[in-house]
Amino acid sequence: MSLPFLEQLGIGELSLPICTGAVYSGDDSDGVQESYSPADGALIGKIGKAKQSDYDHVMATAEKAFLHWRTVPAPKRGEVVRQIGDKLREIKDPLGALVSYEMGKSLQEGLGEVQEMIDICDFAVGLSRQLYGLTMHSERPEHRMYEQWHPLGIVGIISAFNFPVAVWAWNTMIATVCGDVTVWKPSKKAPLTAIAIFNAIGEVLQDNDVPEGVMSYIIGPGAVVGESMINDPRMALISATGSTRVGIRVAEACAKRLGKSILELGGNNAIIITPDSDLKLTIPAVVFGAVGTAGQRCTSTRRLIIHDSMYDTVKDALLTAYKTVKIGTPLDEANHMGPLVDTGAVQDMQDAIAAAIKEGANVIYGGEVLEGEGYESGCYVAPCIVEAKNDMEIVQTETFAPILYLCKYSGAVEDAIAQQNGVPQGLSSAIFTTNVLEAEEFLSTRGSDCGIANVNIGTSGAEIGGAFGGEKETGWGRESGSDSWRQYMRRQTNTINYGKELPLAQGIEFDV
Ligand code: UN1
Repeated sequence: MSLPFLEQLGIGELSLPICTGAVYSGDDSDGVQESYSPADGALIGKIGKAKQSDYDHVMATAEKAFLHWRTVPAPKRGEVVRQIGDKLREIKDPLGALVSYEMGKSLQEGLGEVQEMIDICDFAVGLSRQLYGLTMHSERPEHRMYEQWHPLGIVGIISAFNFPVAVWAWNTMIATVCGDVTVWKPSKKAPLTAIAIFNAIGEVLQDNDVPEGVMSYIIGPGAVVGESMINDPRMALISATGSTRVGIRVAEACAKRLGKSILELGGNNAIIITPDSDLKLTIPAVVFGAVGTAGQRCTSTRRLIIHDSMYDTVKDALLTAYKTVKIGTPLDEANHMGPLVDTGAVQDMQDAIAAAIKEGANVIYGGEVLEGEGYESGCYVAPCIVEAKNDMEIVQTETFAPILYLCKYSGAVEDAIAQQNGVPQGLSSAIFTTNVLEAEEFLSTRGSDCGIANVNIGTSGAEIGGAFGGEKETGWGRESGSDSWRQYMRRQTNTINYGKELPLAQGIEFDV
């Protein structure tokens, strides 16, 4: 297959493991990391592996850059982000294609992911003039109190393969307008997308005299790069996306040095289908949520909690809908679902299905590894529907694959909410109902315990304007929109005395 997008993005056979903005360095003397496409199994490119000395260089450059970047007015920082957004618009098609080809999501979703980057750039540009603090009324006469937000420092970004570029942009664009500098460790399963971005934005950084080190990536073994990042006291904030297992490791390392972290970890997202749900909306939302990105979004729909009066109707409608899901190369726009990211993910899916059967669950659709023409990479699977119970161990576990568990509830919506909340994870959730009382109950303090709770839309595909993140084993902190920016800055409370006396707070007298 000829791949013009690689050339358009400047991706050659061998890329360098670090870039500090517009300057690339490092080499392949410690070996290379290879990137294969799950679409066709082809080797796309190689990257030299970063060494400890490369990490030290990136951090020294970042530290120096921060001293300058923090003094640049926020709207000027926003202007750089605006130009990066324009550059991303220019490369949307090839970058979307590379995302699809390197990690396997459908081209539609690859393009959508780049759009998410563009959107967060726009958001960050506006934000650069809105980093507001509050003013307070002092209890003391002739005193003024206010708070201001200062840049935090170096932000380390550890991203996952499933959103290889958007999650970097959520963090980096916000951090950049906040006056921070960022060091990115991209997923080892999708490193070329990171290189493609830097190839495109280097010019913007240079044209605007942005110092080297304001944005960097570093590609190397987790034991060198990842471990150095999470243990480094110079990292003011680590924003990590990945499994709960990895998140706990990050949390421990950051906590040990009292460093801040944002953790976006596993989800086990459910849709509640009540007797009052409109199936015209519900069924497509479920199918997109469950098979989109081949079930590899943190927000993928993994469980349905269906009222028993609706169960057979929903099941039949899903079986019909699943038959229309086109599976094949993600680069063909006609396909809804591409491959899983690698054969390890295929094995995990097979293991999960076997575990479900062992627990007494009933596979009613798909699940098999696809073979034959177009499926030679061994990464294509048929999406799977399983009749199960919410308290089965496998249903309580996040499997990063297109497996959808159907569970039933019989009483009022409270019973469904109890099942929805009855898992260790807490990222995204949804209810389909036209009954306003059920909808409000689901959103109430007694309702969903997740960071995201939707009515009549699915669990995945959140917009960038909201804060993104979850509760319980999903981790903590929020990325992207709303006031998530505050985590990327340090808050300072200032009290100013413009009088001639020195009154103490709380009415304390202290005459010396
Ligand atoms: C993720 O899976 O890590 O809400 C992020 C969504 C996307 C982001 C998912 N906007 O599905």
